[in-house]
Amino acid sequence: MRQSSTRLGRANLDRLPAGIWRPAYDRSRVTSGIVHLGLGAFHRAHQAVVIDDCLAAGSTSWGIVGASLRSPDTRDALASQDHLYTVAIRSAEGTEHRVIGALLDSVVARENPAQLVGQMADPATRIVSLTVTEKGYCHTPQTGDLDERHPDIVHDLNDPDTPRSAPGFLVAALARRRAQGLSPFTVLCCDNLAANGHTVQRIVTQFAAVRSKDLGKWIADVVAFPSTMVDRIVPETTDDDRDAVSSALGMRDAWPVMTEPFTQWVVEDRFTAGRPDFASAGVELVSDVKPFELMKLRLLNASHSALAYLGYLSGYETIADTMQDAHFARLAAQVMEEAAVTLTMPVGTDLAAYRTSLLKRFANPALHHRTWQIAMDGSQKLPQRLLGAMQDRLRKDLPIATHALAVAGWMRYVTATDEQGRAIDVRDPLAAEFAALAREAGPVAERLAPALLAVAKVFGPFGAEPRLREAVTTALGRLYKDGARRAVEAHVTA
Ligand code: CS2
Repeated sequence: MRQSSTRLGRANLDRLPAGIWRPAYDRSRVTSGIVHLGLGAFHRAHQAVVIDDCLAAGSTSWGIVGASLRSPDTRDALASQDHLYTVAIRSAEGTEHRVIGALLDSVVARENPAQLVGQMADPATRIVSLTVTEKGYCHTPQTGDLDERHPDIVHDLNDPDTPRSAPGFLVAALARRRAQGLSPFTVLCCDNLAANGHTVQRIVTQFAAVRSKDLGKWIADVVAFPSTMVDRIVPETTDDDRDAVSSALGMRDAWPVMTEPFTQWVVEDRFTAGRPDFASAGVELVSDVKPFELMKLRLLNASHSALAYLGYLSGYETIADTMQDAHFARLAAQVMEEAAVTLTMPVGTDLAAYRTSLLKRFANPALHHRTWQIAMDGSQKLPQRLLGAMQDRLRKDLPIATHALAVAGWMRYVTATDEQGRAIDVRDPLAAEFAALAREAGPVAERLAPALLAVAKVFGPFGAEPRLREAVTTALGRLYKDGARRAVEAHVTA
């Protein structure tokens, strides 16, 4: 495909073909009110699109300055296109392209931590939002506590003014604002953690309290950490995606983001320093997000992880491929069935419709969402996606066989060797520990399952529950004996 040498940018917006959506506001009049930590594809396809709508509706003091914690790649791609980029919304019906203007500038924290702290401490910054992934909070997912031995936390406690970690940046900037007599910003976590606002408040307060009891107390007393439920499927952008979008635009976009039509953001309405007119952009403002968060984690993310591990092991590259196999579609539905009874939803929530819509979204043939991508960081994801529902079910004496098969799929996956004996590139902060346990146990369910269940950072005391051990060992035994594909088939047709 011949690519145009013109680059997407402010000066070229008028030259975009008709049919490409573009900022419906005068971008030169927008000022920044939000600093966002974690400038990845998810933020750019989710919150930034909402902010783009808010800007168009008149909330013009809420532009975004985005920060990547480590990698310069996003900044390098976007800086030379005035931070404009395309969101490609894909479904079986086709692709819609929308150029987003909400991102005004970007910084790379590792290159200049003081600059980022300064930006966060600037009085104009009234919200600091985050998508740093589960592991970016440097906590133990099982307990929700700050991991004080995490190397970045050790670094940041020694050198608080030039931090590396998300909690380190939040505390450095909040401390600066307090010292200057400024009011704090609202901390808006947009990651898939259970009770995400609450959890981040606890981590940040614990970090601050190590620095000074007073600072910890001030943060606990005056900083707002609303919880949120964020939902939009955003696969990693590939080079083919870049080429396809650039060709639709007739100019080069170095880093567009790919997503689905569906998007949802439920936010607890507790902002101490103001907020954009979220309602104008379809955000659901509620007083308690918890039921929605649990619904999403236990229905969407749990079945996503089940499909990712078992699908990968069965040789499926993407979630859509996996869903083409009717047994796996059934598996996803069964995970949801098991989880649904653990949820208590506000009156009027149609859980059955939600489940049906999830199956349809997973099957979207236009999204190339790799099972390998979702399989990442299982140690950080399992507790809130799968283990909580299992605990709730066991409390009611209900069976947990489908969830156990998903957990066994994860166990089989983290051995780092697939069913054909090829290496699996396991990405997880605890990958080395899991691989060592797998080597020691050998391919024997009765040895590997208990060894992994004893990893307290993931399973905590729940790992010692005999019914959990039995169900997971049985499922892992089937995976070893029959392979994932046949084990899933046997499970759903039983
Ligand atoms: C996925 C999520 O990668 C993963 O673990 O399950 O990123 C999922 O696509 C989003 O939470 C959907 O909102």
